[in-house]
Amino acid sequence: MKARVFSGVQPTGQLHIGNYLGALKNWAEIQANYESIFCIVDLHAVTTYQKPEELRTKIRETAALFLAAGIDPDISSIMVQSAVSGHAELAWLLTCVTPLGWLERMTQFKAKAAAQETIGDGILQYPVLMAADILLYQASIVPVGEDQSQHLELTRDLAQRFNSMYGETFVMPATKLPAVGARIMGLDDPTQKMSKSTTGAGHAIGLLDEPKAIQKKIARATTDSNPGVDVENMGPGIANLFTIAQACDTGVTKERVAGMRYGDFKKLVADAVIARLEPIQKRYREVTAEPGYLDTILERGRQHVTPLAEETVRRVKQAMGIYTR
Ligand code: ATP
Ligand code: LTN
Repeated sequence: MKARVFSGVQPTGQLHIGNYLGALKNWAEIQANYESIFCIVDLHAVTTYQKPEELRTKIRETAALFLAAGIDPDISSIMVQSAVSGHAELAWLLTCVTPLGWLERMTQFKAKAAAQETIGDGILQYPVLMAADILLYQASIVPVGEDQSQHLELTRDLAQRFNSMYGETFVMPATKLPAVGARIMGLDDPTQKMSKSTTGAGHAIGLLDEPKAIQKKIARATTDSNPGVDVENMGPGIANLFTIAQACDTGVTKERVAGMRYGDFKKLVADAVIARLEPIQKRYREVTAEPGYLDTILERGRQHVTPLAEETVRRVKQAMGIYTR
């Protein structure tokens, strides 16, 4: 039997090249070797307020981008989290074995709590729901960007804790980061992670951005004021652009960019990004033009994974002594 892979993206904001290079690209590359489940995590999205109409649209847009990025629905399942009730159900059961201190220590929680006056309980519970997503399918590999590493550690800690309290139940999931592009930084501020929830025209490159917009954003990206690329000592802005170009096109090497003037270097980076995104944008237009196609794919995904989820929930309930029919 093939090992199982699980990963997810929140249907919020504009998916950007950080999401692609950190996660989706890796998913497409490894899917043939595993039994893969790729999930649109709408229950995570509502931990912060989402306009209902927008959320409905974003769920479909995210599914279309999974397909556009090369997820093959004939070998992988694409599904929406809320369509399988086991996610929420297992999250509650795991909540009951989670020490509060573990959640309060999460850097994402601390950052979000610091940024808001009142903080929803969903933000605190976020990593438990994420652990439930993964453990529900007994996934052994979770391909994500580097920002999710701490949540994955918590997932393993929770699995271990549950297993020692109630007996061997969960498979221990490993984090799989991409070799290049695990943490793409903002173009406007290369000390901050590129993020969907950060606004500002020059921050992120959207997967559906037009070539002209991509050129403009990269041309304006923050760098130091050196005259050319010093490959042995790149500042954070140049290093980020180099990583982006390298992750888009393996032909971009240090030797090739050494000494390049920043204007020429930025053009090379923009060309690499535009060439990488072109087939994705074309495929996006195709999959969204076909009426009913996305619904068929999401329904197929739901049907495929539901029995797997039900089996885990049944085993967990049984282990805990909860009523099962
Ligand atoms: P938000 O700002 O709403 O948290 P996000 O941009 O972090 O959004 P998510 O939906 O949280 O996006 O992440 C989806 C996937 O993309 C995850 O695997 C995450 O690790 C990865 N990812 C997100 N941002 C980056 C980035 N800047 N570099 C590499 N990978 C990233
Ligand atoms: N928290 C993740 C999204 C996510 C996820 C998951 C990723 C929710 N459930 C399970 C991997 C496995 C994020 O990227 N912000």
